[in-house]
Amino acid sequence: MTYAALCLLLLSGTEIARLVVIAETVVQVGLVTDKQVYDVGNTVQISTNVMVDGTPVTDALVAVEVVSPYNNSYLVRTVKTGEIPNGNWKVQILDLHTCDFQGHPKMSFNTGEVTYIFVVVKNVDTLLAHHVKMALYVQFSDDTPFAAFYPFEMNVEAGQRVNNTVSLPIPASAVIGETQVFASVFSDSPAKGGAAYSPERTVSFYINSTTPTPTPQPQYSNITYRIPSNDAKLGNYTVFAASFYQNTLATRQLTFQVVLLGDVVKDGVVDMRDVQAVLAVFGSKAGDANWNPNADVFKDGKINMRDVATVCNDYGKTAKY
Ligand SMILES: [Ca+2]
Repeated sequence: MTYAALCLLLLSGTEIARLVVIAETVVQVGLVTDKQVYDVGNTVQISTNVMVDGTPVTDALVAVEVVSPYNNSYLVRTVKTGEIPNGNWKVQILDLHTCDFQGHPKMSFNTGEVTYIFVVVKNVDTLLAHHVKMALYVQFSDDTPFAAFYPFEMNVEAGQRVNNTVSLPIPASAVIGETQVFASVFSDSPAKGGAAYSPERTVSFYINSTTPTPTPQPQYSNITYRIPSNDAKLGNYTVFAASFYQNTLATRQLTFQVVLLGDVVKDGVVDMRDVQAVLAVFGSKAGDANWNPNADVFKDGKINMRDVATVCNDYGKTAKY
């Protein structure tokens, strides 16, 4: 008889219920962003952790996906909560590099060209097949998202190796400089509760030039990116996080909002019309006959230089409603 079973025999009914609750290990994923509302051009910081019975662990992987207001994948990454010593992963990314259409390694591309991303995924499990959904996320040198997508999803047999070449056309509007690729292997997309099999793999390629270079990503637990100053989709973004730890799947989600603060005249561009709209009601306060809440871009119930400054700070930015 096990020790636990012996204890159960000695306890009354209510105490048994209590014991069961205590014995269950609780694995939770923590997920926060540094703000709830972001202005276009702001940097977004997403922070995660994994806790077992309330204590953070440093050897977990967290799969993270940001879904845009269009309901598309916008960012897909795998973060570590600390340095993980053991590389005993069931599914691994063995290779990730950029190449030309013939498969020759190539790191520099011009706008209008097509980057080919070559990825090798292997199921190193000797017994079981695993369902693998591979994600690629590409971030420009100015830290704005370029593309996030799932090139393949399949059952990979024990020991099977899958080679994949993915084409990524570089638009004329691409940001020049060092561009980062992040590859992840999941059991499903994080938005559907899929967890990472192994740490992400990264590689850089260059659009037109080797500079500028992106801001280095935080080593552990955090993800940063910048909301583009032009044509960002405004609205609610949902962040999904999933971690499979100690045989338990833990998930979490949150929502943040992206706005174009200085767009008083709501036409998707911050220009002189917005400055004039603020100046037209300068000095007014909430409750006044001429009160225009849209002009109160610095939300404090009065229209003053702070509102003018906020509009000027966003001057020239554009976005999509
Ligand atoms: Ca406007």
